[in-house]
Amino acid sequence: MPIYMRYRVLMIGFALSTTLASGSARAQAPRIPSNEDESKAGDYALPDPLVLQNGSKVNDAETWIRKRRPEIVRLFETNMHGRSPGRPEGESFDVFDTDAHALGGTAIRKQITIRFDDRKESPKIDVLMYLPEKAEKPVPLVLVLSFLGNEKLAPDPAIRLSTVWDRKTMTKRRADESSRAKKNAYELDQVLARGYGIATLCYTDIEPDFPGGTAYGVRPLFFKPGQTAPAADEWGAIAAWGWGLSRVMDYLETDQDVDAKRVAIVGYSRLGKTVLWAGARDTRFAMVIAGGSGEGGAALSRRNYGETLKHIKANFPYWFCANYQQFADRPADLPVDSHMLISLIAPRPLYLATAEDDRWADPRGEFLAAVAAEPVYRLLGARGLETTDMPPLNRPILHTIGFHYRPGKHAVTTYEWDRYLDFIDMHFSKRSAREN
Ligand code: GTR
Repeated sequence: MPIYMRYRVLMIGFALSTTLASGSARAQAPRIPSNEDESKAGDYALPDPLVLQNGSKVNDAETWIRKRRPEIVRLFETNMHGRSPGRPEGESFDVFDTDAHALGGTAIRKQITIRFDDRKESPKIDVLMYLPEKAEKPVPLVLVLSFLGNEKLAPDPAIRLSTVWDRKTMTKRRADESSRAKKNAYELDQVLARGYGIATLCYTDIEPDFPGGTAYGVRPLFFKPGQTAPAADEWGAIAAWGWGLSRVMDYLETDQDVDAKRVAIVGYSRLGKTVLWAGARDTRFAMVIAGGSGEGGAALSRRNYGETLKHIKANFPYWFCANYQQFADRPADLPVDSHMLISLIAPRPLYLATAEDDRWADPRGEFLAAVAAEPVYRLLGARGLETTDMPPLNRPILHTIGFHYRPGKHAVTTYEWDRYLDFIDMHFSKRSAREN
């Protein structure tokens, strides 16, 4: 039995709010000890995002864009997430459902299947989208990478029932009529009410989330003849999930009702890690919203607090490329850290959500990474957090980088969605677009 299956699994998310973005279960209590004492988080020096590998300083936006940014992308590809392929030649979009009067006449519903080749057995992504009927088109869009099947967004009988890979039993589970949401998810109502579209897809359409899941996902579509596993610097599962988001963007660019220049990607937990990397690589995403992303996401790996690279190596090695594993006991040797991941998103808006009891995800480590990425935001004319003091609970900071620290556990609550939408309003609304 894989190690991660032996851990106590804690149900989260639903108690606080119905949500697509929250993980439904979370592996806990790794046997490797973890530190939750701030005084033992350790001393470390972070690589300077504004110094080129040849030692020269980056003083202007041009040098950042032309030289340093591509250098950092390569460092992440080689050492952490692995290289991903581009858009597949055989990619196709099948808009198999459109309803101009969905949700009681308030929304336009579309469902799209994205295919990567014409083989029936190949993985494909089903995207569900609702756009506010009255809003002037094209509308900005919130693209949610979800743990759940699309039928969990609304009790709309026209939603195609999903087939989701269960990561505990490592089997495919076909949803039935009883799987449908009993009421609209909070985020669906709120996003539409503020005049944005929402689209969602389940991450296991791209690749299941368990060791050996590679075989059932998109990565083998790109194997060279005779290849049976990704090379040490080729994409891990998180990169594959992020690649799937880019394929959804390929579709969005063809949809006249959607403003592809105003798409925010949203993910929580491992899917928070995913949206960070997806947004870092693919600059078509105008905004990244990552909640509880923790280790391998926004939290600094050099801090010994909560989950560390050691835990990731023991529990979820397949999330990253094989080269990453060598740093498990020596994070200081990793040529990158999470502040550099954040800097790759600059100057685009980035929001980080953290929670007091989510010590496993190291909220302070996420805050400090945002602080350390600020010089890059500033160089590009955007606003970082503009403080080096962790904000108190429930005092969100909303600049080009946004951050909140709320009481409670690792979960997506209504507090997250309300803040996300304030942040989206700030950057995507017509007025703010004119001001910028
Ligand atoms: C935990 C894992 C975290 C986080 C979380 C989740 O078990 O240690 O890195 O990603 O799962 O995705 O729910």
